[in-house]
Amino acid sequence: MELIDFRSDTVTKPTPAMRRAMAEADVGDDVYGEDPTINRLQERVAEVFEKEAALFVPTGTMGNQIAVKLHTRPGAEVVIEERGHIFNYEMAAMAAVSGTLARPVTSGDGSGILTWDEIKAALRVGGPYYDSSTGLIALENSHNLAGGTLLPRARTEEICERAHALQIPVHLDGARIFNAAAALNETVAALARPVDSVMFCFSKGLGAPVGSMLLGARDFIEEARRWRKLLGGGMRQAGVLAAAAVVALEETPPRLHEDHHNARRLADGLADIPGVRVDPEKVVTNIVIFDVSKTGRAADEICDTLRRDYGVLASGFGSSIRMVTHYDVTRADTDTALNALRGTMDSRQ
Ligand code: TLP
Repeated sequence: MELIDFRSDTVTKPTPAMRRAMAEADVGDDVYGEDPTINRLQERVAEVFEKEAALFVPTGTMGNQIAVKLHTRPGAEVVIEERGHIFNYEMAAMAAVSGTLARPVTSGDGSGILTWDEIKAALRVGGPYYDSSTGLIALENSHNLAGGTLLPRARTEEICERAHALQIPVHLDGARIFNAAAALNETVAALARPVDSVMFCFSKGLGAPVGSMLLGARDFIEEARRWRKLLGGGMRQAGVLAAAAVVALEETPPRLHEDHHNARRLADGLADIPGVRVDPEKVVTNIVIFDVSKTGRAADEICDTLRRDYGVLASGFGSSIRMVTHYDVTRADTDTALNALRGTMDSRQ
């Protein structure tokens, strides 16, 4: 049985164009700063994002955690939405690597998108009872575990303006910022303009096999290079990876709306399945998270049946299931998945 994989957009295989570019890539030792393909990619990305400098890192986690490290000192707090990736899915690195404490904040409307007032209420600035004080505000766009929700440009601008007035830096986890830009009809530069640093991934919606980028001011990126080496991320002839990322950067953004349409199609179909709770209106990028607690079955059990009986892969998170669209799933695959979901739920009746 052929598998259709909706577990994440990290599962895409490199396209023929990516594989060709990888085979032909010009390479050098990047620890010496001598890999021409990586250098070209970093320059190109800095241009696209209108930031001073960029650093190619092996993973989004490394990019985010270097940013946390550079913006804070041990004991500082990082204000972050409670489902934020940096806080929940990065092996507690913000504590282990930087000695920081997460100050998780709940978004009042459930969207995962914080208002300035919600952030402000969580800040610790001065005062004799605080061993720690706020060292960083970490944002995420699109917000993965909130269901691919969007942080509009104006909200980022407002948060940054107010944070900067208090001398608090802002980092943006933009693992899927190209999806956000496509859905918001903005440029990635506009979405990242006010933040002090931004990380994005080639290996998510853009579809490259490996790699992420950290961007910011020149001296910040110089220091980030030192931390990348310290953490074991000095990658030598990694131009073979950057070559695939170059192709991803050029070719994928214009087609991301197809993934967003497929996600919405999936959500529309799911909304009609008894016991499933999802609001299709809120599915605006490539991530669909739906609640299955009213079906009487555990999410993991449903995912097991989907895989075993239909070859459809999805991820269970507690009482929810996440399905992510990407270039390796077509509209027809989306319909197949919907039929599989209907079949799986029906077998319970
Ligand atoms: N997300 C993965 C899992 O870790 C959950 C996924 O399948 O979605 N920021 C965001 C918003 C992410 O979604 C991810 C990966 C990362 C950072 C980390 O990137 P990597 O996996 O490259 O370290």
